[in-house]
Amino acid sequence: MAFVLSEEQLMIQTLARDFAREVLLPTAAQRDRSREFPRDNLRQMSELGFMGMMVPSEYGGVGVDTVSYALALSEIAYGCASTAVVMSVHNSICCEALVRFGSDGQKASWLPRMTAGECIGAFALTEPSAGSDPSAQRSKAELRGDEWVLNGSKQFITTGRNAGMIIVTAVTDSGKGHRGISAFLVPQGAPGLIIGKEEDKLGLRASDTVQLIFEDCRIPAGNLLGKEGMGFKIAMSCLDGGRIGIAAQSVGVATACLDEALEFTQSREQFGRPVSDFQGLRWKMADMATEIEAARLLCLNAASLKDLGQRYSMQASMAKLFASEMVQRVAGQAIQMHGGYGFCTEYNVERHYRDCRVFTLYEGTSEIQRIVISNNLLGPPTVPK
Ligand code: COS
Repeated sequence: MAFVLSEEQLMIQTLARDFAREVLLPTAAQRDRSREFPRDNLRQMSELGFMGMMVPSEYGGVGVDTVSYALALSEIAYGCASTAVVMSVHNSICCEALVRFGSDGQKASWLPRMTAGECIGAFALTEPSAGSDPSAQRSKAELRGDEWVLNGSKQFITTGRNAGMIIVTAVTDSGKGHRGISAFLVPQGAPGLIIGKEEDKLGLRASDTVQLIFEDCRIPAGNLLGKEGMGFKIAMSCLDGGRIGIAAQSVGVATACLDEALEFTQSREQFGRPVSDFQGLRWKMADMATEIEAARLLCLNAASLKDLGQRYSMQASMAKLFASEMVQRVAGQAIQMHGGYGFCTEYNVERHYRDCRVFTLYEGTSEIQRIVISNNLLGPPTVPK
């Protein structure tokens, strides 16, 4: 499938590429070491329109399509994967959930601040005992007077500490299974919201991942997102878009690995010639480039189906599954081609190898993507009576 990009899509890709390579890349290793949240970069990205990419202009967004967004996100991930995951959750899940399910008042109140980068979004679905099976979550929300009161805890929340607003799911009717889960807009600083342990992670170290604890956390009644009982569907449908985002991040990091490998192997000489002369490495390079191209097309295909308003859950899962597994292979090969240098922190491939490891885990593991894909092919498995 030939993928012809419009002038506008190419322009957005170039804008993101220039920013990622000139601003993000030179400081990414330092951020990885210091674990400093990329607040300043995110502010600059909002000025370029990257923090409200698919949000209509009336709310301060740039209202571009998902293809443009995926292209931009890949470029940002090329420069700094920690920054990219913040951009991804903010755009694909939080802004998207508000645009699709928010009331006019909620959109007017939150989106302009989110697109301006003043309020970064986080998404809290996972719990300590409910990861792949979010319908088993235990956090509860109860309407008391004109407030919702939330109790429970959430786990592995990207940007949980630095977000201005967190979309939180919680059980509002325990007798209804997934149809008893609702979604809420929880402002940072809401009374009873406690930022718990921050994870010390293998990669994406400049993006905070925290536990959130809700102890009689009170938010206004008007902060229910969508209708009561819609929380699971809101989460699942926004995760479809989120999975396109993870595919895009995978393509970006894999492309960075390939570029590093191309550069290193052409300058590294052994046996009297650049190691890029050896067919063993040349063919590996060819395979890496081919896999990246395949992942890129799967990602753009899912994005364009979404843009066309067609069903795209299966294609988003395919893109996420293939791209996130592809980048593991590509990053591993890039290290191999660097020899011992690839194992050292002076070389970017060492960071890429760590950063990409979570891609097969978050926003649905590879195993979950296979469930989504096979359920689309076969329907759900039969349950013995
Ligand atoms: N879009 C909209 N609605 C969806 C949907 C989607 N992509 N996928 C499922 N739903 C709806 C279904 O239509 C169904 O609704 P009704 O009962 O009203 O018809 C409901 O959600 C439940 O669907 P299903 O029975 O398929 O849900 P399961 O509990 O079996 O879960 C999986 C399906 C495993 C695919 C889902 O739980 C999942 O994606 N898990 C991984 C979660 C995840 O990615 N976690 C990471 C968190 S972010 S780091």
